[in-house]
Amino acid sequence: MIRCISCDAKYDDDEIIYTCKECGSILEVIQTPSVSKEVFSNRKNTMWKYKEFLPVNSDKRVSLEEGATPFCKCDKIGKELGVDLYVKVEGSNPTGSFKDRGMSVGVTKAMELGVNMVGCASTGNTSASLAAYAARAGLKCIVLLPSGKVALGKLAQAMFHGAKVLGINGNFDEALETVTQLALDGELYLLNSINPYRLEGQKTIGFEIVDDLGWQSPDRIILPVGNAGNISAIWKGIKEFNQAGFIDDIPMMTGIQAVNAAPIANAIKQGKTEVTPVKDPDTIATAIRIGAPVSSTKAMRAIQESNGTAETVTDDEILDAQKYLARTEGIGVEPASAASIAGLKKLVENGEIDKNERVVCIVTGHLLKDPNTAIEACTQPTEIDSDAEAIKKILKTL
Ligand code: AN7
Repeated sequence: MIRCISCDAKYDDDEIIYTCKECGSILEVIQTPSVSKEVFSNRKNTMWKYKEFLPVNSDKRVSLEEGATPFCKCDKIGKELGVDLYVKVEGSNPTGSFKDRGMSVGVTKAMELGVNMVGCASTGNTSASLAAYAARAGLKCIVLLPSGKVALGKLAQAMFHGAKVLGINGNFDEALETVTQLALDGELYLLNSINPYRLEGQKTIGFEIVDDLGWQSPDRIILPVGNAGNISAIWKGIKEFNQAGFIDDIPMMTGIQAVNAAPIANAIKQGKTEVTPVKDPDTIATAIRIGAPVSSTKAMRAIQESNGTAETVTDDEILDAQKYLARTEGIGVEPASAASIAGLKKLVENGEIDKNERVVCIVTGHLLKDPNTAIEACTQPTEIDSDAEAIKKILKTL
């Protein structure tokens, strides 16, 4: 069943609907699985091992075996910051971001509904993922991207998997408005995170964190926030495992935004309950260059109900954290993902995170998504003859 998060209106599973007909608010999927956690342990390790919690027919799933991503204990950074740190590496999903979890469920739902055209607006990763899953399902796919503001790897993926790619003169928020209009006009099935089935897939990040920790909740989960779907999804997953009795505690949900694209963090910092959109959002972390997050109501609830918080970070802090994670722990992530590490550092320095907290930082996309930013952040290779003696001289300087 689909339910409005504001007025509780209910809708059937086979209705194509994105916002409440009564009040215009966003929707969520509800189901009440009754299963013991022991059933998960003997299954193949993908996100579909939690299939009882996924509201589609798993026998007919459109899947690239997403999920079951690395959960790396990061003792070097953890020690430096005085926390017990784990990093959940979502760049290890099939197309290199967490979006694959959402698309697997979302495109499976599209097949159940019998649509033939899917679409989205995207800062990049959503389009890369949708293009791949649409290809696997044999669906037509159109993606609207803010022209010139999508990282190269993501653009390559969307085009190569065969989506029709449109570069929009405008930002992500404008592209989303247009593609939503196309969906409401019945032209395509919308697979942005306003589609509640997307979030059903992404809530498995929360499931896996709990499972990875031996059926315990961490003290805190920190992640980058753009359109605010993922923080909402993970919180939903955590609550479902809590309600199922699999965990007693819950983590403080902590969202990080780029300082010039921070409507949610601004609201939290100012103690407001309403989120005011940011007009011209900007950041080097193009994935989270979003001013009017569609799931802001869900995200605000996640932060408030979990006693969490939100913080802003500058582009320089993002780039420093990206390099720090890559060079200290060997984990390569795209700039938006590094916001979680930059946010952790800032919250520790501000004294908002207690010493010895068990913290999980979610890094949402792979380093190779944005090769240009990575290359620009480095000294370029030294040109030299293939001569051992000459190279020995360089080795001495290292
Ligand atoms: C790497 O692809 O919105 O808060 O259109 O690609 O759930 O939006 C991407 C978002 C974080 C923010 N990290 O997640 C898109 C898009 C990465 C991302 C986010 C995105 P949400």
